[in-house]
Amino acid sequence: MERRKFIKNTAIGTVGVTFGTAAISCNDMKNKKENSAVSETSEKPVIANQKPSPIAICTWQFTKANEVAGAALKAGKPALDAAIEGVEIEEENLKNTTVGKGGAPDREGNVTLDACVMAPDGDCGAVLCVSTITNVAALARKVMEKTPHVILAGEGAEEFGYSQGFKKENLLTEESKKAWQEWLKSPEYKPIINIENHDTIGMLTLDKDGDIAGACTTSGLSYKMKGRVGDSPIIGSGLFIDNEIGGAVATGMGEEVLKTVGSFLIVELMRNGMSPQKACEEAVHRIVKKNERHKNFQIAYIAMNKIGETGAYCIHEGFSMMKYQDGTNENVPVDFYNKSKI
Ligand code: SD4
Repeated sequence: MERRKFIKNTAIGTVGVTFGTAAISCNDMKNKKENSAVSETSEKPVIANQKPSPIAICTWQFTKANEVAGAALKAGKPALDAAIEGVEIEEENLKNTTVGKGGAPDREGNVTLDACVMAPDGDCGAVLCVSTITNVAALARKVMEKTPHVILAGEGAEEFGYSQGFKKENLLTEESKKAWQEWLKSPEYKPIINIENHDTIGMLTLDKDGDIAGACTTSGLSYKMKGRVGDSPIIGSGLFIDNEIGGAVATGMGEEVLKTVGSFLIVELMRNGMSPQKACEEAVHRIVKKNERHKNFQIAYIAMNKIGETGAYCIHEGFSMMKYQDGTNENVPVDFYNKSKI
């Protein structure tokens, strides 16, 4: 099927609610002492003179993954270690059919995983179309740390992984195989919005030193075309961090996130003074304003800035995020664009 038609016939999970956030102006930030910022949109200006306590946020209701990341931060671990420890919970969760081992395969029965990580110093790594290794976020980190490259794909990524001690595995579980065989009986490529409770896990972490890192890992769209790669492993689309400003991560219909370089956009909007909440809203609006296609797919963003303010927004009702801070790990409802029932 030709690409545009393919995307038109496609939809993905959904959801939404707003939480209050305050904007941080980067100009203000520069003018203040380090770690001091003025919140412009809160009712009363808030002066943050101290580093926020560690925070972990992640897409969807991945309670345990976020809890593990939060506990790692609480124990004093650096932001990137915590993010990878957190997302690994879902990569290894065989019941999760959208991340890691047990993920839904492509149309030909191959499970292929995509992931990327970004560190506070601006370095990053990614792997695409990995079909034999479960912990692809950790593998992406190895690409970042041990190679002169940012991205490795397919067999090259796998061979590099084995050389780094990653185990070769069959990622297709019996359950995912059965579901795929069922799908093959009438193989229409038409995911339904909100049909899945679990999706790509994107995580942002802020550690005790105030440094921000992130990880994003997925098996991509169920029953995608062979070789298809979405936004999740693409730096700037699925994930972007600028440790002076904050970070953002995406979930949902990757093709649309790629077209608007969504996570980079959100960080740049925050750089220009928007709160994480407003920046996520603007990034969603950029997509929905263009055409009517958004009725058929879900996209959700979460974001966090340097003073620990968080935000999230999505197209359709049904998405939520997890937030850990000060020993509390809670599910936060997320506001959504499409208030009309479609
Ligand atoms: C992708 N963005 O491969 C991923 C899929 C996803 O929630 O996030 N699903 O396009």
